[in-house]
Amino acid sequence: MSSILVSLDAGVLCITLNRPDKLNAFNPEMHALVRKALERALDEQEIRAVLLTGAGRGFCAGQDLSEREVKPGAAPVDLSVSIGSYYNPLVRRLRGLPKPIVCAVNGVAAGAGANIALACDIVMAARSASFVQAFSKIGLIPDSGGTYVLPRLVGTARAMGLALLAEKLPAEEAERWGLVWKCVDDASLMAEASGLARRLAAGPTKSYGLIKRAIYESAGNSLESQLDLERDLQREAGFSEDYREGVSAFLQKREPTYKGR
Ligand code: T3D
Repeated sequence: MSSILVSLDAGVLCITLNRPDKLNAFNPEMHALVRKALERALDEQEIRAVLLTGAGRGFCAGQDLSEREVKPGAAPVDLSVSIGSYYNPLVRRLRGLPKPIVCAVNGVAAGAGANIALACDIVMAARSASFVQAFSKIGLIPDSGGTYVLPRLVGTARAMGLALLAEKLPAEEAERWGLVWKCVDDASLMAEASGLARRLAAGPTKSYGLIKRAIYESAGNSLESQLDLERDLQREAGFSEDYREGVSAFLQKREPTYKGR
């Protein structure tokens, strides 16, 4: 059984984490396959959006802990190797992909699994799903960008509570806190998330990629430099075929047909 499932339909590359007996925890094979799928999403022009989800009752439980020989008394493990080789490149790939990524959180998202979900562009969660910064329960700190996105999304007080207490945050609360875009009924999660991904796949892909850059880069920018960045990115957007199509469609009072160029 492959540890991920990949399918392409209507411009959407759907990646399903597929180790359900381990709540889709990551091992090196899964990392390698996700990496390959995201490289494909970058390279193939036909792919205009990505949908990430999990098989079974969980979304992803982070690192597969059964791969770690870290009993008391055993030799210490240098986790910077795993973070530097796997988790950081994954988060950079998700954030840097110039195409929108919808994450359908179908169940518990724990440890790096929670922060990988939060690294996606639009996070939709099933009502029964939850988010757990499980790290401190095993003596670690939030990784995969958790210490960066959490305070920015929910403020320092809530980020600190989530990280120190490692309690499950139910999806409805995550929506109220502004951690995720939307919480929906379990039965409609996949229909809603894939509908959204298909809608994005039919949109002006170039502009979506530039929007990702502008929003994500804003966190480290002053207003002055963000205004400059907007000017430069708008210049690029204005050169796109989809911009010309968008304006023509508006003036002709018809729906635009975007080609993603
Ligand atoms: O090491 C490095 O490379 C550094 C990077 C670290 C990144 C990280 O992600 S560190 C954090 C790792 N993840 C966790 O600490 C979460 C561990 N899991 C849990 O706390 C709980 O399983 C959940 C809160 C996610 C869900 O709880 P629950 O009660 O719904 O399910 P469960 O019964 O605990 O788990 C179901 C099965 O999945 C179970 O297996 P079994 O007993 O049925 O054979 C459980 O062992 C397995 N499982 C869950 N999480 C993991 C896992 N197996 C391996 N690794 C896991 N992370």
